Amino acid sequence: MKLSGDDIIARCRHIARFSESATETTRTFLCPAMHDVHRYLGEWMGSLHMDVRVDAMGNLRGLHPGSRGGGRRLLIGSHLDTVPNAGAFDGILGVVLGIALVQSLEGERLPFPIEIIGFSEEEGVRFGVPFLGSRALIGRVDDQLLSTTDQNGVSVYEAIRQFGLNPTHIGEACADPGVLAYLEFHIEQGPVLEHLDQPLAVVQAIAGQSRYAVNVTGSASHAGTTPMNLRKDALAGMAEWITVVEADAKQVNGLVSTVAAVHSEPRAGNVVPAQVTASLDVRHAADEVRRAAAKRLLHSGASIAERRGLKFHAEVRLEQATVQMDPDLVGMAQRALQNIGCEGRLLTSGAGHDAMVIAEKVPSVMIFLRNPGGISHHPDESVLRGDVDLALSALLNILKQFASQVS
Ligand code: HGY
Ligand code: MN
Ligand code: MN
Repeated sequence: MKLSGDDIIARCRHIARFSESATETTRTFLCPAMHDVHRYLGEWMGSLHMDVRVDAMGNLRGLHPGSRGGGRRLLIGSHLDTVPNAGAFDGILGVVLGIALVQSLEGERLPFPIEIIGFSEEEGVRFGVPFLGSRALIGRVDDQLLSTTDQNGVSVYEAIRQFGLNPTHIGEACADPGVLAYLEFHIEQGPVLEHLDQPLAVVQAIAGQSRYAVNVTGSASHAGTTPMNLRKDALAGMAEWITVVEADAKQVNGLVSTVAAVHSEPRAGNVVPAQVTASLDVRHAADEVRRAAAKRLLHSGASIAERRGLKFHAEVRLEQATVQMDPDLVGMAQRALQNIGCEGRLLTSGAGHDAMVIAEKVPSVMIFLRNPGGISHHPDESVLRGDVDLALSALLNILKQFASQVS
């Protein structure tokens, strides 16, 4: 039977309890709590007679066969991981909606198989590199990525093994050639739909992003005896650079630049900081604007460091161009929204999504759900039950459009 918006929200909130933390929702790449998520969603998909597996990158995958045996499949999914102290809907809602869609078919088989995918890692929290799950689907995992280490020195390769999977089988995670399409339903993570008083919108493009791991090195010295003009204070240097990053972004329309995850050593109040690490995240819908901004910011970091007698080092963690969604699928999604009484508005996404990676090889489109207050990456993240109901109806309508195309 067709799940209601309330049922879907309840399932997302239930899954939010699967966490690395007893008090918050935090699920990073292949943390132990991901076994609970796989078990819960795997049992649900199993009850719908779907073939369920976890691939070598830790993506959870459920297949609802088509009426003709094999054939080009429709992929529906999103990510299972979260940022630290997350809400209950970012990522997981797109997976739960996909399974709810299969449940609403009540065993009916369409002229194409449907594969539901819960990507193992989209946020990039554990290794600083995002999209590990979806990259495996399009064959973009290389040895350099597998050897990237987390803060404890554990590599992606080792993390996969520790989770009980075999990283030598990563190649098998690749999606079959000739996938029909990839659909991702996701909360907007911003205030636009609420402002437009629209429950849903179609994503026509996803803004590109550049991510760096930044390192400022000075030298530790006694906080009480070292005169201000003789210090090599790495944290003061980082702080000056952070204000430059913010001021730079405020000058350019549509540019967002963020320094976060600042970590200073030694962690003692009476020692001048010697070593500071941080992340830099630069985004803009126009790639040339984003790249020019990133270049400016790295240059300003180096000159601030030079003036202060510090060292500034930045390593790229992601260079992701802006991605247009497939125009035919955008049209199909707009028709689906109009067929269920929505306006079918088009939005550009400032947030990154697995769809921007999958789109490299598979025609892809996203549908956003209204996000009350635009609150996301925060425990107060929410969705409205009526909007979730509509999202499921839109998904069913897209399925019908595909079924009439394929048959
Ligand atoms: O950071 C992002 O854009 C997304 O939430 N992973
Ligand atoms: Mn997110
Ligand atoms: Mn997300």
